[in-house]
Parts: sequence; structure tokens; C-alpha cells
Amino acid sequence: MSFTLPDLPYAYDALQPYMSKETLEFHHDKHHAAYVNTGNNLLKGSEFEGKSVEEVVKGSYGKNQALFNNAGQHYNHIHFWQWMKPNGGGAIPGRLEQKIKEDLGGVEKFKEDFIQAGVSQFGSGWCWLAVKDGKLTIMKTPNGENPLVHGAQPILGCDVWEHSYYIDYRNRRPDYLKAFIENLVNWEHVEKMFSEATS
Ligand code: MN3
Repeated sequence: MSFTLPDLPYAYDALQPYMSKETLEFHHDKHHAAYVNTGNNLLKGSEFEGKSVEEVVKGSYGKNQALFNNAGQHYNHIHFWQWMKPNGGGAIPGRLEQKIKEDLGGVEKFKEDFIQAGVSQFGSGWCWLAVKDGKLTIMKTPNGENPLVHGAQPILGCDVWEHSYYIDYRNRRPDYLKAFIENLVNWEHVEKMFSEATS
């Protein structure tokens, strides 16, 4: 199986004013497409040909850095598009909200810590809400890395590479992260990944 660039699950202008049409055009059509194309070139003839995206990410980590970078970013972006929706944010589904209260000290504390993880990721990378050993945890990773290679299952992630926010927010990464968590998150997709990770 080779990598395929998925269509955005909404129109390019559907996330305005929090994420612009221009940002999504560059981010999806140029950046994500490049990870897919480069990843496919690196997959050819490798031991990972025919494997799922998750298997390529886990298998190439620490072994084939160039392939890992592109496979990791492909996995991350497949979900990043689905972790957002028009009129996102708002109430967190009940079972997940309960778990956030139990493991992360409440919804407001979770939001603060998630934003702080993104703000404090030095340089390019991601911040995450993940399930590890049955518990929710907040993580941050550099570049294309994700919780899969640290024994955890991501259920929400925010891209803090400058290409994700510089057109709309310039250097104001904290404002971008706040808009993401308050106005863009598709909690139904987070809940779905949470259920799969804990079933
Ligand atoms: Mn990106």
C-alpha cells in the first residue's frame, strides 16, 4: 500500500476566520502532498512497502529517518484534518470529559496544559492528547514524531509547525492554539479515537 493524500473533509474556506482558505490550500495541497509524494518515493523497494501507515511510522522510527519523517507527518496530517471542523470546539462528549477530569485535573486545566505544550515545543512539532497505559496524558513531540513511537495512542493533536499558522497568526502561536482548542476541535473524532484506544 502506498500513501494517498486524502481530500479535506470540508471546504477550504470552511474553517474561517480561525484558519484561512490560503493556509489550508498551502498546508494540505503543498505540505501534506509533499509528505505523501516523498514518502512514496522512499517506500519503494524498502522493507515497509505494503505496510499500513501506522506500521511504517512505528517500524521506521530510529531505523530510516527520512522515511519516518514523511510517514509520521502523513499520519499526523490525516488526523489533523479530521480533528478540526467548522463550528468546532464547544462541549466535550461525556465519557471523554469525565476521563479528562479524572486524569488531567479538569477541562480548563487540560486546555491550559495542551496550549502550554504547544507553546513550549521549541521549533517545529506537535502537541498531543494521548492515551498511555489506560490514562490520558498531554505530550509534545518535535518534527514529525508522534505518540505512536512512545507507546501511546494519540487522540488529538495540533500542528505547531509555522506553516500551520504563520499566514493567519504570524508569530502568535498561543493565539492559534487557543483558537484551535476553543473553535476548531472536532470532538466527535477525538471521542471516536478515544473509544478505539480504550476498548
Ligand atoms: Mn503541517
